[in-house]
Amino acid sequence: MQMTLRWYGSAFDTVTLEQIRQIPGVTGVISTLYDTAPGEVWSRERIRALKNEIEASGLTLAGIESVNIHDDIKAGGKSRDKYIKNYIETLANLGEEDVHLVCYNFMPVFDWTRTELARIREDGSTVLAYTQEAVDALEPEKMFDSISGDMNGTVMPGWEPERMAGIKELFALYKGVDEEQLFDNLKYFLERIMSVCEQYDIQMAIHPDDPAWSVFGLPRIMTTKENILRMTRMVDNSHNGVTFCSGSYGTNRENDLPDMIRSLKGRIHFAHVRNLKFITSTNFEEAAHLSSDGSFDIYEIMKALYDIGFDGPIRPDHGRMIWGEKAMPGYGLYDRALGAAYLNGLWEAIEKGRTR
Ligand code: CS2
Ligand code: MN
Repeated sequence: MQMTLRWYGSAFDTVTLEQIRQIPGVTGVISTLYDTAPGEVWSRERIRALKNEIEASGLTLAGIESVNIHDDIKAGGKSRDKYIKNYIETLANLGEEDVHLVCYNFMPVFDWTRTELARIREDGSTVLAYTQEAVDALEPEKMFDSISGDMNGTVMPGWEPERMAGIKELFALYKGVDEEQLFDNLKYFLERIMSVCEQYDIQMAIHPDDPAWSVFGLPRIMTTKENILRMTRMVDNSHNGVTFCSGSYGTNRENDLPDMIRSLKGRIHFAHVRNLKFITSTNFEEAAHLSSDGSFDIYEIMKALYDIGFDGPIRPDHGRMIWGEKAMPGYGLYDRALGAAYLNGLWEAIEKGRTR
């Protein structure tokens, strides 16, 4: 595996490449062209500039998170073929620039959903948190307003103000789209992009829905072992793979994370590892990566990844906000650096335990 950190680009991130370069064992970043809208074609020039900047700091561009999918593709709208054509062009441009991993998600309207961005924990750190009752009490259109005050002046992925301004229309677009239809739309999309993925050896890695159940009545499909296996089989090509995100699949307490990882051998192209602390079965807050700080056994998760021979990029996912840092919620430097060091330590111990 290659240990990486997510980096939003110098115009958007509070963390610098120089800082990331000093985290022991982190050799690459996962980045994006954060100012492109879903559906836009990414030019080779911009991809190359991003790559050059990262490589100049001594790191590699290990993959893209995300090339976002236009809502017309997810909802099966009138213009989906046009947007799929653009997506294919973006993939070809990435391939030409020697980028071979693309993370994306297929969540209608919202990316991940949290009801608090700065819940204060006992030790004074702050974390993102989710309370089902708070979601149930909220009009979806108010979701953005309710959390935007805690974004520390950053733009959060999937919560771009321009998209949120058109939220009523977005909801209307998904009228009549149920889980089956969403699966069909995903299949339609994947079938059309597989040949360009094969041509350039690009691994597509779908990110799970977060939380892993329907919110605001919108359908969600990347939620359980059964559904991921269905998605890998419906387009049975190794380039059609997944991002295994423990914090997202783990929101559903019925998901057995190490078992899911083992069932996806050969199809996990990217891994996000983070921990959650459950208050009730549907209310949770994020925790430090260390197993004992939350509800997951991170050692077992790393061991399952090791056992299936996982060799793609991995990254700590959301971290706590600690030591007075002001950054995009979940994406500060300090706690993610601690997370990377911890995950590297687990990996080293697992590896040495096996080979001695
Ligand atoms: C993140 C997501 O919340 C998370 O787990 O990894 O924001 C993720 O980047 C997107 O859903 C991928 O498209
Ligand atoms: Mn994730």
